Amino acid sequence: MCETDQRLKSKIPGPDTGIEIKHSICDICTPGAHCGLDVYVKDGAILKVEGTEGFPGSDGKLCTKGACSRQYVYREGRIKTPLRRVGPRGSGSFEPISWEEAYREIAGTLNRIKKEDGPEAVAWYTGYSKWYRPWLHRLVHSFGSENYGTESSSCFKATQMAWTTVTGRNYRPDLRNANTYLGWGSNVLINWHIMGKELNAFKARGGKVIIIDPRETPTSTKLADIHLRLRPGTDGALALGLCHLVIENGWLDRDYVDRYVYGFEEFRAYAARFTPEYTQEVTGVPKELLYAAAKLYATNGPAAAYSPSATLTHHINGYNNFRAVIALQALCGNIDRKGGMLPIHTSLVYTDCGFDTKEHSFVTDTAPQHCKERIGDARFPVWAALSDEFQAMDLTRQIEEGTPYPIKALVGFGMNHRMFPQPKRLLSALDKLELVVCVDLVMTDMGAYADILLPACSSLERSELKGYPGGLLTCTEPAISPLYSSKPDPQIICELASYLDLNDPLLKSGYENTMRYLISDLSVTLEELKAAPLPIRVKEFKPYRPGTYLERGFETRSGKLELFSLLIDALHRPGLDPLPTYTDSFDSSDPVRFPLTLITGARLPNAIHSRLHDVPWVRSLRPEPAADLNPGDAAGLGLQEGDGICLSTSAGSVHVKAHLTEAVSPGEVYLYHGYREADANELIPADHLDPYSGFPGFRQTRCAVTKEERTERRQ
Ligand SMILES: Nc1nc2c(c(=O)[nH]1)N[C@H]1C(S)=C(S)[C@@H](COP(=O)(O)OP(=O)(O)OC[C@H]3O[C@@H](n4cnc5c(=O)[nH]c(N)nc54)[C@H](O)[C@@H]3O)O[C@H]1N2
Ligand SMILES: Nc1nc2c(c(=O)[nH]1)N[C@H]1C(S)=C(S)[C@@H](COP(=O)(O)OP(=O)(O)OC[C@H]3O[C@@H](n4cnc5c(=O)[nH]c(N)nc54)[C@H](O)[C@@H]3O)O[C@H]1N2
Ligand code: SF4
Ligand SMILES: [Mo]
Repeated sequence: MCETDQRLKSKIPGPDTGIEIKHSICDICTPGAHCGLDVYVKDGAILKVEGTEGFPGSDGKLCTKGACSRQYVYREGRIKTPLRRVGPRGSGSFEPISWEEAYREIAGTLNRIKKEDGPEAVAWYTGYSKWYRPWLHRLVHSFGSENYGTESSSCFKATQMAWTTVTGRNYRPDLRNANTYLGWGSNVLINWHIMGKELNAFKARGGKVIIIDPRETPTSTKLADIHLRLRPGTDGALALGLCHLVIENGWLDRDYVDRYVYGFEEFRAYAARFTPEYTQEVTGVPKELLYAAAKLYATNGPAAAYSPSATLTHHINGYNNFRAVIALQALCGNIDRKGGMLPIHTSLVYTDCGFDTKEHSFVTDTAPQHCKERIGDARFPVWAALSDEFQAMDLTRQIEEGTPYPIKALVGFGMNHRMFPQPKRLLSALDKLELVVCVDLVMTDMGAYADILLPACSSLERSELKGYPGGLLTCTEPAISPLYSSKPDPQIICELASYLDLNDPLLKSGYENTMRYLISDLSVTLEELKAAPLPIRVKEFKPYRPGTYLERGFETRSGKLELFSLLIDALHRPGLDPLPTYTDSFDSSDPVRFPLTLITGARLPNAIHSRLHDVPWVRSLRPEPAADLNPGDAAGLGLQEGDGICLSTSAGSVHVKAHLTEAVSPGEVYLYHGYREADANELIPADHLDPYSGFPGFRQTRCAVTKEERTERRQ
């Protein structure tokens, strides 16, 4: 916190002011963060928010987005009551109805569809919000189906799949004990301020930083010792080139490879194609820099690496590129090693807290024994083998074509069609459904297509069980009552279970009771958690002992780190390679007509998907959607800063402003996603998907830029 902020920070308000400070959390981004909030409340209304000092990870800090929490809660467009559609789908004409009517109508239709077409005919989906997922997943199981899907169909799952293929589970960097940090497509100073803080400390104590990113970013300019500016999507070639250098120069950990790695010889032979010259040709990274990076990474260990959920995997060769990056870490003996990578054992909602809850049994206890294949399973067999969700990128197709079976209803919690490539296609497909239900905080364009809309409340209006690394657990209390007639999602889920009359007494016993169940193996009670101002350390906390998997074997078919995947080999699917082979990632459109590369989604400090585009403070930091272009390219196109441009691909076009910056390499164009008036995803071909993970090519589509006649933005 800067000095000015320190001065401005209020003293604890006296009792005569009527102001109370309530402890809550921000859940605008991923559960790994969820920063502590001090919420100043008077007469049931939020006056302001500040970060909570001493809170795990965030320790009093908030990012730009969390600092706007008050506006996020009180924003326009909050859904006030359950609504029933009265006009045509998409018209936005609704009438208010009671919760009771809404539940009865939803349950009646869903149970009828289940009887006539089977439970799989209902698709259940949740967007980026992750906190209520165990409840939703259990509800879907109790309903009798596996057709549960999430936004992780284009985030997180592909990285998890790649890690699981090689090691049997997911891994995280042990930065505190590392000597070198490999940030592969990671801009943590902007995207994850908590890790950014750790990385600053790491650098200050002499740690070496390698950043692999096509752009210059705050992270690369402030922290990198070596920055490799590769061409987008060529990460696999780069990783294989680095592996080749490590092997050729004898920098690999030979003993580790002999003992713990499976498929080394096949991998070595394949990687040998990626000579420095060839790797330079493919990636654009000078071979001297390749050499320096390989040497630093391999010889200044232990080395921790971080590659986020989105960067590498938003390419149609993303899963294999990610596996190649893991292979580099295996060759240098950094997996399951102190200061390298440590395994993740999830305690609660994707977070590794170092203790067990009953989340796994909560989710799986009611799973059906026999059901039809999930959406996307047939099209993406590696996904089918490694994921416990449906692949939502196949949802539109299955609704349109009705194969392998028709989908009749969709229930979406925090569902945003703008996350899908060619989102209008999904909206059109919804016309085929008998029932669309949306649960959201605000009326969205997706919500306008729903038959029934239900109002959810924000993290400041609810109680939430929340764990943090280091054995920490809390249960937040609502800072204010739920606004209007909104409810916490798990409460909606538990109540829906009752109206559906499911054979699930636990879910039907209500939200509070299910929270108690989740922690019933721990020595702490819900009351104790609620009473404590900060998360408390539970007695059952057991830190992981690095090297445990090296001793007892990895959870793969061979028990080793698989550079050659026995799982993929056993699938016998043409086109799916057990080795992390490299292919080009571009869509098939004409490079003469579309000469530039479009990268959509590189994060902005003031945005998170579609969620904050309507929140005034954050919006004011970049009021209009703009595409980032290199000034050299702009000059060639006759463009100046702020000019209106038409950005087009084989899938569609949008109209935005041009923002010129040297941070972007020539030939590349960056556009953030989720804007109503310029939806980046209309530019992404919906069928250009990674054959392993099913992920879209959000970050490598051929595009063209032309100057608009009029410079004002078109609607
Ligand atoms: N072009 C492009 N597209 C991308 C990406 C990209 O990089 N480029 N990134 C992808 C990635 S990594 C992700 S994670 C996805 C994110 O995609 P989405 O999950 O679709 O993201 P949001 O726009 O945040 O939409 C979430 C919705 O949830 C609602 N919501 C928020 N909190 C709650 C809650 O507590 N309960 C309920 N019921 N609703 C809530 C919000 O109001 C919003 O309407 O986008 C993906 N799409
Ligand atoms: N402020 C903010 N923070 C966020 C989010 C947000 O929307 N806003 N979203 C959250 C979510 S859901 C996610 S999944 C994470 C995503 O986290 P990240 O993936 O870290 O997010 P990005 O900024 O999209 O990508 C990181 C860097 O990758 C670079 N990059 C783009 N294409 C390539 C490529 O082909 N190869 C390589 N090596 N680098 C490439 C970009 O230039 C960028 O600087 O961020 C989370 N944090
Ligand atoms: S949006 Fe910012 S303040 Fe909120 S949880 Fe994420 S990192 Fe923390
Ligand atoms: Mo994400």
